[in-house]
Amino acid sequence: MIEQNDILGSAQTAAERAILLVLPEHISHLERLRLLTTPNRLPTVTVVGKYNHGKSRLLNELLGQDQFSVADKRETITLSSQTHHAVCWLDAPGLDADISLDDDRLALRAVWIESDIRLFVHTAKEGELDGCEHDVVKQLCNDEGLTQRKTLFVLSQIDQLPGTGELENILKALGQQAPGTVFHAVSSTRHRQGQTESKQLLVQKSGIPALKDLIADAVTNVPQARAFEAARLFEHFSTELQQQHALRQQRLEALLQRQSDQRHQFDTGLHTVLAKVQTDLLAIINAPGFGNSLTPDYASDQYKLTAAKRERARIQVAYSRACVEIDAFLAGHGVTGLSSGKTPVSGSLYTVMIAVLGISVKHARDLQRIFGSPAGIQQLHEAFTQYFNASTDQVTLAQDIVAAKLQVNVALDAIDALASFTLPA
Ligand SMILES: Nc1nc2c(ncn2[C@@H]2O[C@H](COP(=O)(O)OP(=O)(O)OP(=O)(O)O)[C@@H](O)[C@H]2O)c(=O)[nH]1
Ligand SMILES: [Mg+2]
Repeated sequence: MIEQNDILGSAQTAAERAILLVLPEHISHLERLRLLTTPNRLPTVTVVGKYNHGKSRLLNELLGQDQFSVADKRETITLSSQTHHAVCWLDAPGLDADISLDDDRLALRAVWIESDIRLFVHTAKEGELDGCEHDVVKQLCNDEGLTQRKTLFVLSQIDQLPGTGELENILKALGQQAPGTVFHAVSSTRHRQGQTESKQLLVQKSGIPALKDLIADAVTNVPQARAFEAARLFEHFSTELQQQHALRQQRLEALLQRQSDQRHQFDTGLHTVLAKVQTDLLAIINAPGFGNSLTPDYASDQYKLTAAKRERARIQVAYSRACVEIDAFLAGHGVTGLSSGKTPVSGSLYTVMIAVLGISVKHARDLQRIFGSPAGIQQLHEAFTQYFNASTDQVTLAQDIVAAKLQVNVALDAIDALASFTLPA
């Protein structure tokens, strides 16, 4: 599996890196765009086809020089290039996925990233295309329709056929197998022999001069095809990045909305619960016997149920009920414990209720101070809100929002980075 770091490592500029951070799976397209926007880059012609089909030898004949290694076995295993007449000629390994994945990777790189013109080479000896070749031909035709990158289809080694009738049969079969393609029949052997022996007719009959003319036409058209392909790729990246930005922005807005909704629900809910608790407690505070609770106990009252004791019990029960109501509300909003960093004396004391209201039994004066005035209720509201904001759910949500904002900014940076590419005219 390709790691994110490997992908980013292949970026050559900060702009490419910024784009790959958003669209790592588009690395090949980005490399192609880089080449298309590199000024003064020579038109590049490459070969594609199965091994031993005569690709390297064909390139040698086209160049008129034995630059590429030819052999009767799997020979080309790396990419090698030669500049000749202001064209870069790129020899590539054969496409045979079952033999070496690395060779295929190089072959695919030559075809899909490096080249402007592809020579698809199929040897006449094999007759029709096999399944793998057929797929490649379809992909190449499809690509030309989309990008204007030219592919020329070459039927090689025709001197190996017994006669012209056989050649016609194969060409017809190929035309049926891959509709829309025109295969150009060539023989590198005849071309070389014709040249060596100064036999012009043999040279002509080799099909190589006609193929050279087709390549020369395609080379002339490379600037226009490149401009078309670059504009298309640019548009592709632009659309993808805008989509990514929109998606990320939506995600951020959804998170912000969730945060705002949760804050609002907590705020209004807390307001309601505190108002109710206040009403309940004020009824106790304002009851006629309330003052009794302030009367101290005497030693002689130890086993007596005095009016003061009865009143204090009543206050305590009412206060406990209020605490239960507030606590239930807090639990419903994820405020279940103190945030980390505060060392509890004991687990049971590690609660928001105790942190805000304290552990002491409440006396009448305490209740009056805490619940008896708007300022006291406001203080409670603020204290509980602080613990709500510090609750695990809210902290996680806030972190998600920070991460989502970052993702939006990364997409915006990528959009800016794309604008730094200068498209060919
Ligand atoms: N008779 C004949 N043999 C040819 C012709 N072209 C290539 N060959 C032979 O076919 C064999 C393979 O040729 P290469 O050019 O090395 O084939 P390739 O497609 O580059 O092979 P890989 O590099 O392994 O992918 C060699 O022995 C060539 O001499 C041709 O037109 N006629
Ligand atoms: Mg080769």
